[in-house]
Amino acid sequence: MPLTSGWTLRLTGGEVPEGLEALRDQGVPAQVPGCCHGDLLAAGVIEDPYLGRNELDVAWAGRADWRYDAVLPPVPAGFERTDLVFEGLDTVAAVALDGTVLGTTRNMHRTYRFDVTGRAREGAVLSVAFTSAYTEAERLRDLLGERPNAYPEPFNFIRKMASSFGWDWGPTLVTAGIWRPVRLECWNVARLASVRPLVTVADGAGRVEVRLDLERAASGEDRELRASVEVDGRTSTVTIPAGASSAVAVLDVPGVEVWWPRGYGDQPLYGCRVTLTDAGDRARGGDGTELDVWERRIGFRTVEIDRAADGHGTAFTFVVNGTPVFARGVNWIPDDALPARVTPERYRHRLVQAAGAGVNLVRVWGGGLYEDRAFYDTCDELGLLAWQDFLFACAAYPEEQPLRGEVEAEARDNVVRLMPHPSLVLWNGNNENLWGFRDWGWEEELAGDSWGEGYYLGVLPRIVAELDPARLYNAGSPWSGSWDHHPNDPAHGLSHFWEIWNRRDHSGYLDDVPRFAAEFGWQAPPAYATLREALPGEELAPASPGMSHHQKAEDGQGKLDRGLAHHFAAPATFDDWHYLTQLNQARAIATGVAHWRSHWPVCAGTVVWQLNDCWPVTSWAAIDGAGRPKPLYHELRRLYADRLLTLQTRAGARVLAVDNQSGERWEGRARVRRMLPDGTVLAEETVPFAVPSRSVSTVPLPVGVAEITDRHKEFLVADAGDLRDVVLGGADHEFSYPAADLDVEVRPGAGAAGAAGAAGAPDVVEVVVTARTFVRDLLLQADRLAPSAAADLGHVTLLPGESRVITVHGLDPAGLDPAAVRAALFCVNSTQTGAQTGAQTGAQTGVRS
Ligand code: BMA
Repeated sequence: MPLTSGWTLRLTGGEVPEGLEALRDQGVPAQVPGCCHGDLLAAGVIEDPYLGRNELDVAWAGRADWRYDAVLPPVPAGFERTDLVFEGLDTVAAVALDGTVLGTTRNMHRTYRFDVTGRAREGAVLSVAFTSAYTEAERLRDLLGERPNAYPEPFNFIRKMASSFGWDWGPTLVTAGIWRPVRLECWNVARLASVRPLVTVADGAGRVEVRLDLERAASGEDRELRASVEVDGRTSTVTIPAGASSAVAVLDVPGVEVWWPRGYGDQPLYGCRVTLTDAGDRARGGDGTELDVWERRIGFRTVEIDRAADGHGTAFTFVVNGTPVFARGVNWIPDDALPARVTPERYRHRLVQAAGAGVNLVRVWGGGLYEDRAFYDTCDELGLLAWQDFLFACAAYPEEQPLRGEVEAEARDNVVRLMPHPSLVLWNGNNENLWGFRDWGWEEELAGDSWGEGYYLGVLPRIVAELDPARLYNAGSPWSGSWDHHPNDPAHGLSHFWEIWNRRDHSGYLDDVPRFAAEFGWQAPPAYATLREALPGEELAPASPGMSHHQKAEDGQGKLDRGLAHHFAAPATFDDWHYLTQLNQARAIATGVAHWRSHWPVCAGTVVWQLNDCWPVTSWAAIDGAGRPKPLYHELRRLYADRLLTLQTRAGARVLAVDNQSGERWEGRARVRRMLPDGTVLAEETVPFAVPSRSVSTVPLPVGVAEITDRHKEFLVADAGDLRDVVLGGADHEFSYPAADLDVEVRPGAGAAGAAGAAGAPDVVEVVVTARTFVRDLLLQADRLAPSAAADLGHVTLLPGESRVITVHGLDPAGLDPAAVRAALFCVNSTQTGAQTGAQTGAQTGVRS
């Protein structure tokens, strides 16, 4: 019985801004699941912390104490046991029923169950009193001693989502609340306390070994029980003798279809039903009743990681059902800084977006959450390999009590909760802590204090081996496999590339061939419409107050600008800055991914930092905090497609990298040209290629076509089918871009109401752009036309005479101003010194509809 209604939130401790004293007695209606910030916002007590600089004004709420109260509705009668179950309490809470404390909690990541038999009755007051997470974290910090931390907040002293204390992409919103469902569970005799399916497959023969733990009520103590497991119409039953509290039921399922990551095959899922019944021994009062049922979907697949030492170092290659997989990955952060707000629909939407970009692996990063079931269910369905970090990030974590016990309990809870999912392929110990110990001065600072190594190399692998032995564990990201090598050595295991963004140009990615690039990223601001919504009334400038507030990285603005300066003349306007920084982000990731992919199978994965955002912010995300794809998102669709064609360098010479991660052989011809911006072809070659499935060919190019002799004028373009790569001989600011000369035609899209004979879908517009010159990285920022509008295309480079149709959804063609469409089109040409800008872009614009 869910307890969702009738909750009130009251302030019980801490400072409150003037005029809000009523929060102490009267309170506000509370949503459960939810959080105090959500309730304050809904009640109009606070302004939206995601807008402007409001985040600063609500800081008091994170330091306050809060209580949730609800009066219980009628409670089902006639049960031997009634439990009060919280799937998530954020974080430090005392739970009381009619004033009697049932228990206390201090871990957001655990489930709590209280026996309230006889006490839970209609009209009883259920209260959950939260103490500020700061109070508890600071108390433990005082008790256990400071520990190194990449951020100035005490998140490493409390088991709460680390990034809620602020991150280099996230606001500081230390919320509190009943953040996951709470319910009353009524039962008799016995219940399934935990169900752990170990799912294996060999030669098409599936096996489900279900390990059960039981809880018995008094009347169940001496009963014989039965547990049966049913998959695909087959059943196996095990008898559980009186008094026993665990059992194992094994079911063989012959002829199963295996589950594959997307792009490698289908994702067949099998219903798995575990039923607990009374064995029916009448002498002992049994009657064969069904007591409890557990149902999930499982999948059959094998996953290994090839971690063999070889001539290049130490591999890190996922091998699924015997097939080595190049991981086209993204890092996932909490999708909302107030995570109770993320609905199953939103999880699905975001992951569908990831899949739409060609992603096949999502890493749930350790400063966030063990996500909701909806997340992993969706990964199961979409064939997204899920890698779950244990929740430790960028800090030294004390291993003393009470934290040690919390870590262990939380790991047990979540391993059991998530292990049924076939998409889950890896448990990973932490984010960057092994690296931090070695490189960030922690070792000296700690002077022997505990810092988490015992978790990553001891507690956690032991728990995974005990509870989920069919799954892989890795101690951390980055990690080279042992202390024998530097934890972030690209030649060994997982590595993170942050030097490049922090201090260098993105060409720095070309210096290494890592075995697996688990993090690398480049910042860019969110979509224009997202900025407009988040910073109402602000005159936007790269360092205007709101822009600066929504930039959380250390010297983020400086890094963006220095990153630009390697390639582009300083932008003259905010709009140019916005366009160029987004372009530089896409180019940076393209540089890394295309290079690393071309080195498959030595490099076996790229996990871009980061897929999503948790609020509107300038960050490394491909999809911004309002859910709008940045141009990087579209670039990922190219980079993560099965087929990728790029110009790369081998031993100082240009080669054509023909990268085929599809299941079929790819044969064809590429056309490679050395050209001038006016369309003159200086040299041309047709390059035949034949690339077996899931492999890469690097085809040498004749010097005549591949070697640029004048970096101010010449460029290379390689085409095969609709795939293209374009490279200049130097930086964009050195190139003599002609003024962009473009025809732009705007017409109702297919299916739009205005289109001949079509009905419905009034919101599709087609923008046909035709280049009269070389037009570099043309982009339509459709959200400038209407906040709901989204183009189906990112940057596209056109040669003279070429056209592209850009389809825009969410835009009403009626009354659309063609000049506005032109103003929403950007290209490199018009941003660089020497180019005649603006006016020329639209000079030949013809708008026909
Ligand atoms: C890595 C990540 C995150 C961080 C990102 C960008 O350290 O693990 O902690 O947000 O870099 O700086």
